[in-house]
Amino acid sequence: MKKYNIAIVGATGMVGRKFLQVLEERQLPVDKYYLFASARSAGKVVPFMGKNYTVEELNETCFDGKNIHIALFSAGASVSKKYAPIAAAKGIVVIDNSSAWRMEPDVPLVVPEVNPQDIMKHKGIIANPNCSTIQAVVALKPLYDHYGIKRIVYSTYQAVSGAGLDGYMDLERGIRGENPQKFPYPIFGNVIPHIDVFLENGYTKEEMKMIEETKKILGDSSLKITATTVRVPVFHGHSESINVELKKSFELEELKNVLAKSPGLIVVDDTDNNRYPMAIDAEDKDDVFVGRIRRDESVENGVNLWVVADNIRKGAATNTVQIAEKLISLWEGR
Ligand code: 25A
Ligand code: L14
Repeated sequence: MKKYNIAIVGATGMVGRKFLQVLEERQLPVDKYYLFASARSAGKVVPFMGKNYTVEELNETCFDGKNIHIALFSAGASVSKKYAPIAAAKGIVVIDNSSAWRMEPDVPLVVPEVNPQDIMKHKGIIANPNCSTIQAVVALKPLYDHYGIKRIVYSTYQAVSGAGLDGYMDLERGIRGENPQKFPYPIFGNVIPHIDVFLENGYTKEEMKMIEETKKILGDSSLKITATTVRVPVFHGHSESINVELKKSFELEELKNVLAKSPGLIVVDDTDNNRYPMAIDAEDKDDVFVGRIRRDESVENGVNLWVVADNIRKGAATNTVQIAEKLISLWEGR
C-alpha cells in the first residue's frame, strides 16, 4: 500500500498532543510526519513514534517541498482561517478542528459513524465538528434513522479541557486558590453557563454551533433544536442531557437495542446497580457512552438520554484521525 505524509498543525496544544497519541495507537500507512506550532514552540523536541521530532514554525512556506498529503489542524480558528487555504492550494487535504470552516457549504462536516459519504465532497478542507456536537450526533443518528426526529433540547456539562491548555490550567489554578486567567470567573467550585462568546440572540456561539452543526451533519435543516452549554469543574469529558421528540412511536426496550447496535456507541444503563455513563469512566476512551434512557412522559414520543464522551478524543483528535483513515481508504479504492 502507498504511504502518505501527514502534517500536524498545533502539535503542542491540548488536541495536538492527543493527535500524536491517537496516531501512535492507530498506525496509519504513513511515511513521514511533520509537526508545526507557533514560533513560541518552534525548535521544541517531541518524542513520537519512537523518534524525536522537532516542532517547526507554521508559516506560509512551511509546507513546501515536503509532499504532504494530509494536514490535521488544531491551532484555533484564526490560524485555520489563514493557513488552511494556503495548505489546500498546495494540494494538501486539511482536516480542521477549529470552528473556522464548519458551516461553509463547500466544506464537509464529518463524523465517520454518521456521514462518511460527505468526505469525498471536499474541495481541500474537511471540518471536524464541535466536540459537544460529535458525541450528540453519534447517539442521535440511530434514532434519526429508525424513528425520525422532530425536536432536540441539549443541556451540556463541559470539561475545562475543551478550552485548550489555558482552560485546563484555570481549573488547576482554582484548586491552588489562584485567580482564573482563561475563564471570566473561577471554575473551581463553580458552574458557568457561558462557553465561547455571546451573540445577539442571547445564545452563546457554542450553543449555536451545536444547533447548526447537528442540522448539517444529519442533513436536515427542518430539525427544531435548542441548547444551553455550561462549563463545569471537570478536567476531561463532556456530559450532555439530550431530550428528543421522535416522529414515530417507540418501545423503550427496542430503542435501547437500536442504540446498543450502533457503531461507536456503548449503552451503560443499569440503574438497579447504579450504572450510568460518567466523565471519569469515559476518559481516554474513543467511544461515546449513553445511559439514563427513559421516556419523557410530558410529550408524545419523547425520550431522555445522558451522553458522555472524552471531548479531546472522540470530540476532537480521534474523530479527526478517523476522518483521515477513511479518506486514505477511499483514496485506496476501498
Ligand atoms: O480559536 P478557537 O477555535 O476558539 O480555539 C482556541 C483554542 O482552543 C483550543 C486550542 O488551544 C485553541 O488555541 N482548541 C482548538 N480546537 C479545539 C478543540 N476541538 C481546542 N480545544 C479543544 N477542542 P490549545 O492551547 O490546546 O492549543 C493551541 C495550539 O495551537 C498552536 N498555535 C497557537 N497559535 C498559533 C499556533 N500554531 C501556529 N501558529 C500560531 N499562530 C499552539 O502552539 C498549540 O499547539 P503554541 O506554539 O502556542 O504552543 C503551545 C505551547 O505553549 C504553552 N502555552 C500555552 N499557552 C500559553 C503558553 N505559553 C505562554 N503563554 C501562553 N498563554 C504551552 O505550554 C504549550 O506547550
Ligand atoms: O471546537 O470548550 O468550536 O471552550 C471551541 C471552544 C470546542 C469547545 C470548538 C470550549 C470549541 C470549546
